[in-house]
Amino acid sequence: MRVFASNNHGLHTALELSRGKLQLSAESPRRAEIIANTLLNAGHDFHTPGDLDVALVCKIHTPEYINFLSSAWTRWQKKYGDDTPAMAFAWPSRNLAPKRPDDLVGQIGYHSFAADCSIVADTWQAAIEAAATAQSAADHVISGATTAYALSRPPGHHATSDQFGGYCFLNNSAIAAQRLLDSGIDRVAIIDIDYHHGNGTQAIFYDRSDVFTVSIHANPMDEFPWFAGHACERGQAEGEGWNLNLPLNVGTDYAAWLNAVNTSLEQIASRSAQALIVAFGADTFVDDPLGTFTIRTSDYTKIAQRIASLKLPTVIVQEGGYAVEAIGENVAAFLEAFE
Ligand code: OKP
Ligand code: ZN
Repeated sequence: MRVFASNNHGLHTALELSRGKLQLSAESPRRAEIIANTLLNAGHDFHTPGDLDVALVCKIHTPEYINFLSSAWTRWQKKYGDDTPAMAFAWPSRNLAPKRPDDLVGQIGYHSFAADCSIVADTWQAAIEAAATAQSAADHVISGATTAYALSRPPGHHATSDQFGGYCFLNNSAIAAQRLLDSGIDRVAIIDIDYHHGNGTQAIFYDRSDVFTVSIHANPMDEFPWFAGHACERGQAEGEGWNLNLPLNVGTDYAAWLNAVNTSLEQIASRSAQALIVAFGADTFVDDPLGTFTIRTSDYTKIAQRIASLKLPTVIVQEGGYAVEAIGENVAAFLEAFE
C-alpha cells in the first residue's frame, strides 16, 4: 500500500502530566519509527507528504487557533527564555467565562482541554507535517487509488477546531475528510476505532451532514476524554443523526468490538458515503498500556477485512497505540487486509 510519512515527526517530543508528574509522553517518536520500520520491511511503498494546503486547514481549524499554535513557542520563549515545554494550568471550564484572554498562558488554557499535551520548539512543524501526511494520503485516493495510509504523528482525533489535547494538535482525519469533500465527493464517513473517543472529529462535524462521524471507544464514564463520547451525542441542526457513538465497556473483547464495527458498517452503508476515513488507533490492543480492550494482532486483519468489505475508497489515518513493541505489527496486520 502507498504509505505517507514525514521524516520530521520526531521534532515533537513532548512531556505530559500523568499521575501528578511531568514525564515523557507515551505518544513518542519511537511509535512512528517502529511502524515505519515494520512497514518498510513488509514492502510498503513509502512517500513523503507534499506541502500542507493552508486554506484546507482553515476549513477545519479557526484562524485564531492557527495563529496561536504557530506562534505559541516563540511567545513562550520570549516570556520565559528557557526550554520548558509550554503548558496550561487553567482552563475555561464550567462557570468560567469562555472569553479568549490576551495573555499567552491564558491562551494556552483557552486553546487546550487537557494537560497531557505540551508545546515544544517544533511542535507546530511536526503537526503541520502530520496533517500534510493525511492530506497527501487523501490526494492519493482522490487520484484513483483504492486506499492509502497516513502515518501521522502527532495524532489528531482529539483536536477540535480550536483546542489541542489528548496528544493532538491538528485534526489529521478531519483534514483528510475535508480534502475528499473538496475534490467533489458529496459525503464522507469517518470510522474512528481508536480506544478513545474521537471528540475533536465529532465536534468539528457535529452540525454537518456531509461527514458521517462514527466512533467506537471505551465508555467516557470510565476513560479519557470523559466529557464527550456518549451514545446520546448524535449531532445537531443539519448534522442531527450524523454522529454515531458506540461506547463499549472497559475490558471489551474482540467479539463485542466486532459487533460494534458491524453496526457502524451497516450505518455507513446506508448513508451513501462515497469515501471512508479510518481513524486507526492501535490502543485497543490487549497489551496497550493506556487501553483495557483485549484485541490481538490477528484480529486487526479480520476487522480490516470487514471495513474493506464496504468497498469504499479508504484513507487510513494513524491515531493512537502505545504498546510500542507491537505497534508496527498491529498496523501491518490492519493494512494487510486492504491489499
Ligand atoms: C490519545 B489517543 C496517561 C495520560 C493519558 C490521555 C490519552 C490520550 C489518548 N498517562 N492521556 O486517543 O490515543
Ligand atoms: Zn487513543
